Amino acid sequence: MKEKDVCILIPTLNEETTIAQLIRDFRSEGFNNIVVIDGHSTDNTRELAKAEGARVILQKGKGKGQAVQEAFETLDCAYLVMLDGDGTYLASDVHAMVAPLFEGRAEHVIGNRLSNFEKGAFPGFNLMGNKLINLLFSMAYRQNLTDILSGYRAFTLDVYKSFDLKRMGFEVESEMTIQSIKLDHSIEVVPISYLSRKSSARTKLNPLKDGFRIGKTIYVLARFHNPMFYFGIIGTLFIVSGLITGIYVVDQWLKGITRIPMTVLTALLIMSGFQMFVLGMLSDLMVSMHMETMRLLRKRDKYGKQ
Ligand SMILES: Nc1nc2c(ncn2[C@@H]2O[C@H](COP(=O)(O)OP(=O)(O)OP(=O)(O)O)[C@@H](O)[C@H]2O)c(=O)[nH]1
Ligand SMILES: [Mg+2]
Repeated sequence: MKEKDVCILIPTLNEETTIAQLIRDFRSEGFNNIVVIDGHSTDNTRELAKAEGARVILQKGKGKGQAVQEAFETLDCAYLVMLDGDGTYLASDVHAMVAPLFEGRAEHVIGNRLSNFEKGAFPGFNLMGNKLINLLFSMAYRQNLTDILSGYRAFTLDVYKSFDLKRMGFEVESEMTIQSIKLDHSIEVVPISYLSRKSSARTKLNPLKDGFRIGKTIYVLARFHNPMFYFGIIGTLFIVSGLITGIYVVDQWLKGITRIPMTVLTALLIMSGFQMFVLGMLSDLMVSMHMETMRLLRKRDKYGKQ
């Protein structure tokens, strides 16, 4: 029975409407090692979770990211499944989540919500925002993982212990996915269901603010993985600005007016833009060499010195 080797980790902040039922659901699926890491809820979340027999940890810092990192450092289960406590994920999907780990096919499993979600599960522009972030991610990291913002995850011990999450809030899912790609973990995506939030439970996610933060995290961290993408975007912005001022300069010149400062600015913008591409190419080379070295070191650690 491998189920007893699995910890179910649920980060919570004021989830009293859903937490008790969620814990009961996991028990009836045969998973009894349930850990709730709570962000100082002001409702009855902690009491309800304790009453259902879960281990409750009060997080030391703030935000979902900090809570999850703290739990990863504290726990020692062979397998860890993580999911939100807001009742939007189903306990019955846990079997599909852990199967790739048990069968040794993967070390990090992502539950894909996009293939089967309830109407209203992605309110407003959330679905569009989600798809846009996934597109940005696949361009930056050259891997299409379908639903990188999914909160339903499963990991082996080695994988969750290797995470060093620095971002405190809702960037946690993107950050752990990026670290897994960097560390060459085998990732598998499995389809799961996604339900809408109960009307009595309030979201803590601010689609605009958090969406922007997540996008920024993906872009900024791409500097260390795909520098051509990072510098290429800056370079393109420079060149496009240079072309705009250039069109203006030519237009004025055709009318018999010479705009010297604007001409200098145009040349500078276009030259700086091309320089960004050169920087991107050089950094790409450095990153590939570094990755190759790291891969060799990991191989040596795994199979011993040869
Ligand atoms: N420990 C802890 N948990 C948090 C914190 N903020 C949010 N959570 C929990 O993290 C999970 C995800 O938060 P949600 O508000 O559902 O965010 P989301 O799922 O991205 O957004 P929705 O699509 O609106 O559900 C929930 O179980 C929250 O209770 C926090 O600061 N600390
Ligand atoms: Mg949620």
